[in-house]
Order: sequence, then C-alpha cells, then structure tokens
Amino acid sequence: MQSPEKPRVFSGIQPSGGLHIGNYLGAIRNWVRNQDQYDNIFCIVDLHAITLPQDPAALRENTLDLAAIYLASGIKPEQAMFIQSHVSAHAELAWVFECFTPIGWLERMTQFKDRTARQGRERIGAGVLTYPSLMAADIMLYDAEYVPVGEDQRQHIEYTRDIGQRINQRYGNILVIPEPLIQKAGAEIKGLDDPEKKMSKSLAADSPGHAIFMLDPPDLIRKKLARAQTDAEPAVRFPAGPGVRNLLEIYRTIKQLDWPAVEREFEGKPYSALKSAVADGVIEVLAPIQQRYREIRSDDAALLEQLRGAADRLTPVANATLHRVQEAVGLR
Ligand code: ATP
Ligand code: LTN
Repeated sequence: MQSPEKPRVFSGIQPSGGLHIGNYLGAIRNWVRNQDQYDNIFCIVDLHAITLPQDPAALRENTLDLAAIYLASGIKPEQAMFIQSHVSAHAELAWVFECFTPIGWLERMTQFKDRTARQGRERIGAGVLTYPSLMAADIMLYDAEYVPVGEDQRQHIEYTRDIGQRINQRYGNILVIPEPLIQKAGAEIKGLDDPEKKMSKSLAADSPGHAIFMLDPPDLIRKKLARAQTDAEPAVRFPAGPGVRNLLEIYRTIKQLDWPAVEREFEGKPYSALKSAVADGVIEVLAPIQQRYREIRSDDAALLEQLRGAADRLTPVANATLHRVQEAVGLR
C-alpha cells in the first residue's frame, strides 16, 4: 500500500446532466476549498451515469462539461482529474465486491428503493442495484482515506466501509477503509419547487423550476428564485418553513454565515428581499465560473489530453490494489 504525504481524498460526480448549485455547494466547492490539504483524485463517473439511460452524444458532452466545471470552479490543473471508464480496474474490482456483497445490503439502499418505487423493478437495470459496489471500488482502488460528498451519499460510504471490512476480515488488511467528509452547511440543498426533496439532476429534468444550474444565465437564476416556494407568512419569521429555510441555507452557505447571522439579517424582511439577496449571491459566485468554463470548453482537445494523462498515471495505482484483491481471492 502506498502512503502519500498528504491524506488521500477521492470523490466523483456523474456526468448525467447539468450540475446544479446543490452539487456545487455540497461537493465541488468543498473540494476546491480543501484541495491543498489533501492528495486529491476527482473522478467523472461515467460508468455510474449509464445505470440510467443516457443519450450517447449527450453523455460525451456532459463528460467534458463536468471536467470543465471542475477546473472552472477552481480545481487546480495539477490535481488528478480523470474519467472513470478510462481506468478499467474500476469495473474489475466492482465485480469482485458484487460477488462478496449480500443482495440484501444493496436492496436496502435508499437510492435503490427510491428508484424502484418510482419506476418499478422491471424498468430499471441491475446497475442501479450494484451501483454502490462500483462506488466502493472507485474509492478503495486508490487507498483513499476521505470522501467529500453531500449528505445523500453517506449510506453509500457506509456500504463501502462494510464491504472493505468484510474483505479485510477474510483476507487480512488489504484495503484502506475510508471516511466521509460531509460539511454542515450546504450538505443537502432542497428543490426550489419542492423543499421536501433534495435538489437533484434527475428531478430537474422533469421540472425546470426545480434547480438552479451552474451554467444558468443571471436572468434565469433570478426568475427561478422569484418562483421558489416559500410559505404562507407575509415576511421572514423564525422558525421558518422548509422553502424559506432552504433559501436561507443557500444564502448562508454561499456567504459562509451561521444561522444567528442570517436570522438577524432577514428577520421581518419580505420574501422578495430574501430572494433577491440569494440571487445576487448565487450570480456572484457562478459568473466567474461560467466565464472560465467557456474558455476551457473552447479547447476540448487539451481537456481530453489532460484527462487521458491523469488516467494513464492512475492506472498503475489502481492496478496495484486490484491485483492485491485478485491475489487474495485466488484470481491470480
Ligand atoms: P442524480 O439526481 O442524477 O442522482 P445528483 O444531483 O444527486 O444526481 P450526483 O452526481 O449524484 O448528483 O452527486 C454529485 C455530488 O453532489 C455528490 O457528492 C452529492 O452528495 C452532491 N449533491 C447532490 N445533490 C445535492 C444537494 N441537493 N445538496 C448537496 N449536495 C448534493
Ligand atoms: N454515487 C455518487 C457518485 C460517485 C462517487 C464515487 C462519489 C461515484 N463514485 C466515489 C464519491 C466517491 C453520486 O451519485 N453522487
């Protein structure tokens, strides 16, 4: 096992559609902020994206978009950033994990239960069930110690720890068991149209008012926020209802404020004032990212070369772990 000087971080996002401010505030922004403390690997998890139907051309575009957004958000180019399918060890280790995972563990995952409840077991692929095994492989292939994610991924990381410990118990300590890094602020931004639900790429596809996308122009951001659900009160009062709480959560995460400070700022203010403050804050953060994104996407060849180079450098690291597991199990 290798021991980099700084603790290793691994995280990933699916190129399954436009990124929203939940992805930014719950994940990417924290990666950027803490990148110098860690030895980072940031992945574009395209194998995870195909667990749901994807148009091939859109998947290719979304993959490059996601890489450009990582960089535009401030991930330094020297960090390892790569496309999951470029390193074949991910799929190979996932297979071993699947074989060691009781089906019951996977059937109890919230994400699996939600998807089957929504669409029925005959309509979704088996990849939705085995998805966590692939995620566990992503993380443990690189001996990552920390996984910075939003709250919705906590259960998948618990599974990762469980399968890692199961293999370690049987074969000796051959895998590093990771821990989640979940920040208190911004870990679960809710939908603007329905503050009971997590803001998500898949729900945004059916309802344009659900999410603010990172590439939305300023006037659209203002329009979406103006329509965001609030509650029946005439002005901001505490304790606030879920819609108002969500707007305040977006604001305080962007501005790095604690709850008493936002309560002082908005107590008694009309909703229009809150919404326009949130819009100003979101636009201020996204405008420079959008500008850099356009510059980066103007040279796709350079971007692809960077992604390929990182995958080539990571392949031997991933293979070392894969081979360790294959040997333990008797596959080599
Ligand atoms: P999908 O709806 O397609 O599952 P998603 O919007 O949940 O997509 P992912 O690619 O699954 O996005 O998540 C990428 C990262 O963003 C993960 O770390 C996840 O925890 C985080 N994240 C996703 N949605 C939110 C949210 N609403 N608030 C905070 N963090 C989020
Ligand atoms: N399951 C995650 C994406 C993901 C991931 C990972 C996150 C795949 N592999 C490894 C952290 C580490 C999601 O849907 N957000």
